[in-house]
Amino acid sequence: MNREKTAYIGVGSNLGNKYENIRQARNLLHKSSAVSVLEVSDLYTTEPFGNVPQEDFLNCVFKIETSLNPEELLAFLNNVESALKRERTIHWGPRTLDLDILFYDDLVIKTKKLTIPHPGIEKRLFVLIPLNDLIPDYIHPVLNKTCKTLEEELRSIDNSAVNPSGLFL
Ligand code: PH2
Ligand code: MG
Ligand code: MG
Repeated sequence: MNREKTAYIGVGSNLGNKYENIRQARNLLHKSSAVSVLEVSDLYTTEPFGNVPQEDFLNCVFKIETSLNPEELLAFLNNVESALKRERTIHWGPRTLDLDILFYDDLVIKTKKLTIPHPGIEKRLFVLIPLNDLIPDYIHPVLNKTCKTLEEELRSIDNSAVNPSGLFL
């Protein structure tokens, strides 16, 4: 078996029972012998980012430990999304569950299927705010800035709503 690696997964839902979708995702991930969910950030109610008018999201970040390599992890996350009947109709549209690899160890890769670190991190408060519940001092391996600094920089130009939901896993 490969050595266990730490990764951070961005989690979002805006269809159906959002809290239940995220709870089930956590359970499905944790059930796999190749993945352990070590920590979950607070859960936030967030206004939709992008130009598709849609319901608010519930967003959080999972810290996991895994023996899967990045491609295997991506395939596994896609299976979990499918298990929760994610509908891939509108690009950037409503979804029961979205699982994105944000960071994988200190890895930097860019292939057709997979870019790590996730290219949207520094543009999305709904990712940075929960990430900073877990790793404010982590240095983004491409941007060479801490996650806390990335949040502060983005907050100065983006006031989109990311509010504590009062829900926890
Ligand atoms: N995901 C998107 C598009 N827009 N907006 C918020 N607030 N949260 C998301 O998770 C999200 C989004 C595509 O993955
Ligand atoms: Mg996403
Ligand atoms: Mg995705």
